[in-house]
Amino acid sequence: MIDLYTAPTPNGWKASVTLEELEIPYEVHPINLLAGEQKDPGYLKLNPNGRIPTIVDRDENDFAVFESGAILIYLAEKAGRLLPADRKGRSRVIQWLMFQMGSIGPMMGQANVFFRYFPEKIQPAIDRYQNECRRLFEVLDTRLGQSEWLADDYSIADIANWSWVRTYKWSGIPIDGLAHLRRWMDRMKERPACRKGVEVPFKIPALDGQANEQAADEFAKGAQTILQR
Ligand SMILES: N[C@@H](CCC(=O)N[C@@H](CS)C(=O)NCC(=O)O)C(=O)O
Repeated sequence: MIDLYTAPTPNGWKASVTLEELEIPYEVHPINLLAGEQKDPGYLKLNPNGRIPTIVDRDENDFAVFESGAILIYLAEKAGRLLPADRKGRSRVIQWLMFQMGSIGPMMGQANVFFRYFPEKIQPAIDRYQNECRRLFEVLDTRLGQSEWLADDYSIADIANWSWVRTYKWSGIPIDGLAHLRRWMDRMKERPACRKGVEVPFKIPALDGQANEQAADEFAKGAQTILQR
């Protein structure tokens, strides 16, 4: 049994989708980011960075893992799926996982900050992050034109990248002309584990690109309070 400390955001979904795919039993502990629960001293003992997600493996003496990329590797290795054991296959998955951890996540995160959350509209900063995200999406599109999945088979690399890319509307990044990316996103969306995992701990229409203007504004205001901490 795994304890999952999470909130409805892309980094949280990476863990819940992986748990769903691997059919590992887990208990969800929602962390209220607006209330600052991620900075509670008790939580910081599990996650020194004060962010979500975190897992605790009850079967391994309550072993705690923070950093979503490390969580995905831990879970895949525990189950023996979604990450090949051979050195090259494993490396291919980890390369695309690191691409998400080092590029897609941070750049989309900054695009959100400047496009949605900052009270001042600093157009050069908005352009910089949105253009960089579009460039990164083109890298994914090129890869997906050569291969059905990012590595050889469906893996934690697809889960990690998709959990972020699916929120492209919220970040204001166009995906027109990226036919391979769109095909891959459609395939991902069809997977029951992906559908279920992105509703943990609950559905969030703004990030899903389904919120009306007022709901989007409210969500952005909430995110602003987190930035001010
Ligand atoms: N590198 C970390 C990033 C985690 C992260 O930034 N989580 C965000 C939600 S997506 C968070 O907890 N934000 C709360 C805060 O900034 O206080 C990971 O991949 O786990």
